[in-house]
Amino acid sequence: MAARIQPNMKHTAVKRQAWKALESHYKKVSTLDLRRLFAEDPTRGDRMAVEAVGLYLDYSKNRVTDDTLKLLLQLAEESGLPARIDAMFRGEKINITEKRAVLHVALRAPKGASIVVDGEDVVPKVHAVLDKMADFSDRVRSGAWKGHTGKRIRNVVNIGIGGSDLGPVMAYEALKAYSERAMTFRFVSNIDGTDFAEAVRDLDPSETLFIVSSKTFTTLETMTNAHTARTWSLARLGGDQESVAKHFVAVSTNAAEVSKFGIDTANMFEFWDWVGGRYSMDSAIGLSTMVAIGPDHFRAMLDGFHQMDEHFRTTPFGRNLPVLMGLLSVWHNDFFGAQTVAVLPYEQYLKRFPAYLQQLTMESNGKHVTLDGTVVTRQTGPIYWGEPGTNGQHSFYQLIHQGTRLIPCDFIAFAKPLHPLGRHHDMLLANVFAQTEALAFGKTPDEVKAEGTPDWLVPHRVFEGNRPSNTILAERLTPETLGKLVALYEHSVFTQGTIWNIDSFDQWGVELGKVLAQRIIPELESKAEPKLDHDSSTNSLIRRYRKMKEHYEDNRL
Ligand code: G6Q
Repeated sequence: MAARIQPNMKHTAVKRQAWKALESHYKKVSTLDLRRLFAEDPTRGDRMAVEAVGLYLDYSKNRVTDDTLKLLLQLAEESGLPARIDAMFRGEKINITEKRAVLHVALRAPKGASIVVDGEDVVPKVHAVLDKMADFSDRVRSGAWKGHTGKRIRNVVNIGIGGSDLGPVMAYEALKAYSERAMTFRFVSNIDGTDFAEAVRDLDPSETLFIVSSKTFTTLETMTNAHTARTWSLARLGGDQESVAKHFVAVSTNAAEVSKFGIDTANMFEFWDWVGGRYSMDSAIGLSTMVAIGPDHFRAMLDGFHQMDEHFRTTPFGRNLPVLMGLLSVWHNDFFGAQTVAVLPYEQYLKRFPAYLQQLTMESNGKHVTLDGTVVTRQTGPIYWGEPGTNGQHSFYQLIHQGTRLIPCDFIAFAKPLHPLGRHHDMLLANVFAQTEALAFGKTPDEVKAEGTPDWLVPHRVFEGNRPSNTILAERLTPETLGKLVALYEHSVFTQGTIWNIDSFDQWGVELGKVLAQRIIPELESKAEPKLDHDSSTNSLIRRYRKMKEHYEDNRL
C-alpha cells in the first residue's frame, strides 16, 4: 500500500485563529435560513453587494452573516493575503515548485509601468510584443499579408492545447460580435485526428494561416497537429517549403524549436516563463483573438484586466470583488462541504466561459499538499462547471433546486444585449433573477398546499431553498468587460489558493499520464507483439486494441 504523507498541522490553514473561529461560528449559523436572514434585515440585498470597475456583485444570497464575513476577512489577513498580493505584483517567484514569478498582471500593465523580474523591467518587452502582434494582425486583417500563391488570408487556425487553446477559443467565442466576420477562425487542440480534419475540411490552404501556439513548442498534441497541418498545407501548395513562412506563425517561448519546425523566428511572437499557460490568453497566446477582433479591441480587453488588477491590489478586502468571491467559495467548500461551483452565464457568447474556468480554477487549486509539501487537512479546489442559461434550466438545474447536494452558483448577466430582439433580453434577465430567488427562498409545504396541491404531491413540489448564489451584473459584454471578468476569477483563484496555502501556479498532476502515454505509444504502434509490463488491466486493453485495430493505411490528408 502506498505510504501516505502525514499532514503537518503546524503549517495548515486549520490552525489559524480565524479558521478555528469560523468552525465554531459555522456550528451556530449552519442552519440559518436565507428567508430569515432577509426577513430580519430588509437592507441585506443592498448591503451585501459591491460595485467596482463596472461589475456589480450581489453576494447577499449566500449563507453568511456579518460575523461570517468579518471572520472570513480575518482569515484572509491571517493567511497573509496582503503580502502574497504584493509578492505577486512585485514579481517574486511565488510559484515555488517551478521557481517562477507569476506575472500575468504584467501582461496588461500600461506602458510606463515597471515590473522587474531578475533585474529586468518586463513591461517594455510586453509592449514590444503587443506592438508586433498589432502590426501582424493589421496586415492579416487588411489583406496586406499574402499567402504563398498571393491570395489574402481568410482563415486562421490556432493550434494549441490547454492554456494555449482554452483562452483563445473562449475569447473568440465571447467576442465574436466584435470579430472580423469576413474571416473564419478555427481551433485545433485534440490529438484525435477528427479535430484537425473537421477544422480544415472546408478550408482553402492558400487562404489559411496556422498559428502554432505552444509555450514549450514540445507538447505532443500541438506538435503532432502542427506537423499534420504542415503536411496538409504543403501537399496543397505544391510542396514548396517556402510556403511554410507564409502560412505558419508561432507563439512560443522556445525560439530554437520554432525554427527547427521551419517557422521564421521573425514570425514568432514571444512570451515568457513567468506567464502560466492558463493565465496566458492576454499574452501573445491571444494572437488569434487579436486577429479576430483587431488590436484596439484587444487593448480594451487588456485595459479591463488591468482595471480589475488594480482593484484587487488596492481595495480593502471588504469591498474587494475577487477577495469576497474567493472567501465565499472557501466558506461553502470547506465548511458546508460543497463540492462544486456552477458558473451560469446568461449570455450565449460566454458559452465556453465555464470550460475556460475549469482549467483556471481546477488546474490551479486542485492540489493535495501545501507549499511546504505536507498533505492538506481540508478540501482544496472545488469542481467548477456550468453552461449558459437558460438552457441549463431545462436540464441540470433540477438537481441544484431539489437535489441533495449544495451547489453554490455564480450567475453572470449583462444589462444590455448584443442583439436586442423584441422581448428576449427582459425574458432572459427575468430568468436570472427568478432562479436566484427560487434557489434562495424556495417554496414551503404551506405555499405548495395553498395552491391546491394534493397532499401526496406536496413533498415533490417543495423547494427547500437556502441554496447560495452570487449574481454578477455588468452593463454589456465588451472586450473590456471580458478582461474584467477573467481577472476577477484569476484573483479569486489566487485568494483561495492563499487561504489553503497551496501553489496555485504549478500543475504536476498532468505529468504522470503524459509520461505513461509516451511509453504506451510504441507498444500500440510496433509491428511485432510488444512485451507488456503493465498491470493486467492495462496489458489486456493494449492487447485488445492491437487486435481490434485494422491495418488501415495512413490517413490521406
Ligand atoms: C496551463 C498548463 C497547460 C499548458 C498546455 C500547453 O497552465 O501549463 O494547460 O498550457 O499543456 O502547453 P504548451 O503551451 O507548452 O504547448
